[in-house]
Amino acid sequence: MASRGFFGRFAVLVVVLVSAGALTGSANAELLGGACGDRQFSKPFLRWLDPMNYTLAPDGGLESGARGWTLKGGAAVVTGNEPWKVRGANDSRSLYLPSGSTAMTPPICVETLDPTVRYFAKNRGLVALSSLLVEVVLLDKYGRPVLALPAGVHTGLSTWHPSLPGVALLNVAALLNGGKANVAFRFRPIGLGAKWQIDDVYVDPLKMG
Ligand SMILES: [Ca+2]
Repeated sequence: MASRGFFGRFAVLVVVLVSAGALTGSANAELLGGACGDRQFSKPFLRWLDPMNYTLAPDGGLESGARGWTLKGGAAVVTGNEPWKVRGANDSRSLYLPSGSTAMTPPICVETLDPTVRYFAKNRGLVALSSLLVEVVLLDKYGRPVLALPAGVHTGLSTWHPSLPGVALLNVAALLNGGKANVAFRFRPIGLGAKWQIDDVYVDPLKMG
């Protein structure tokens, strides 16, 4: 089921690329339009055998000090980037998430019932006792949270690594507004002694066929 969805999605993506005439552009970054408007897409996880196109969450690299993010409970931008620097060679910052903290991205427009989030993470704390819950938060037209749904639980390593793709399943009704919805992704350490760091938060917001 999962692999069918994956390749079905890939096929849809190829159609979108061709229709946009984007195959003649750079192999590293593509500008794609849609109900959500134009966005820059790239394949930041290609070296981990993930060929999907992602767009960076607003300040997803944390290089602007988590501009537009909502940070609570000690979440803070710190020095230190994920070592592959997939967003930019000069990047130098990431987001620290201790136990009791939460961090929510700015609004992101999506065109699919199952937007995917993927990022880099490490947990310098008690790895066996703490995990990282990722939720997708559906926002109303005023940007207020309507409901939160799980998009994955990360039980990570103490060294930097890419997360697995986190998939959230939105209700169909969420996309009735012109086939798009505004969501945010929220990161919340669960358990004791967490010292998470995350960086380069990417989203696959494209509509499936
Ligand atoms: Ca960064």
